[in-house]
Amino acid sequence: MKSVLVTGAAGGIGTRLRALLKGVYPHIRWSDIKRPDDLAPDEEFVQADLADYAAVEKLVDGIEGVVHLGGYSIEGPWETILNANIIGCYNMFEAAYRKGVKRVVFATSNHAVGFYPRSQKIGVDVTVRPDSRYGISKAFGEAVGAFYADKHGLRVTCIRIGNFGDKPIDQRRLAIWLKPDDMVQLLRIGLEHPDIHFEIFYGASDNAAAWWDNSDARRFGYKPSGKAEDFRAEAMAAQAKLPADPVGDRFQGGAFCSAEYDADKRG
Ligand code: 15L
Repeated sequence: MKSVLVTGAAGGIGTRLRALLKGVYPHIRWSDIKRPDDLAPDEEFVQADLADYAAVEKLVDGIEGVVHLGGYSIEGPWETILNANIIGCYNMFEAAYRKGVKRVVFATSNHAVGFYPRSQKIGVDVTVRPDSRYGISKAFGEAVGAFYADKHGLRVTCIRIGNFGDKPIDQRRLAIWLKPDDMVQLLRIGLEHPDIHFEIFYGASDNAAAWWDNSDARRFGYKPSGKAEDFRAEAMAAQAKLPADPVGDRFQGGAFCSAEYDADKRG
């Protein structure tokens, strides 16, 4: 893999990856709708709105592998999700296909399956149960990825990211934490492993409290180094300061599930 495009360069994950991927691939093009403030002179950056198909085609020109982090990364109004995550994601896969990109790694989210209860361990073969418009857009992206893999031969990896950061910040994150180095391992499997056709991996570290069976990722050689349990005391101390959330605390998606929730009022 010689030339890689990473979208979402100005976001939380993109910003960390800009440091972690330095020197890993000979040519990395970074993109976002807004320019990161701290771009180094040797970093190639192309500003683009993913909802603009012509701009996305230009972005992928000469690229072999795409890491698609771009879009809106939390719940938002339908118009915002529609443009950034539905149209933007479709444009990315369509442009990748048309311009001869070989692989796409798509950053999906745990919120595509957020309405599974915390009492249930799930694999990647379950029906999607989105907890938000954002989660719906991620489920859509996974479906688009499967389509371009099966119909057009793109090699596609969807990483259902839990919570990316230096440590798990509360009880829920003890189950879904993803250490940045482990994210790099997962996306490199997506960009480099010879047997990728269409895969979904959970973007989670080696968390003893996990709700997810990530054996598919491990079959491809994933060996996470982060262990959420190393931070249990800190995470539980932070949890003790949070208000109870009767709906959010039941489901894997947490507060994304309780926001706008009124299923119990329908009779
Ligand atoms: C996500 O998908 C979001 O992008 C991130 O901001 C967190 O909310 C994360 O999920 C989470 O579930 O903790």
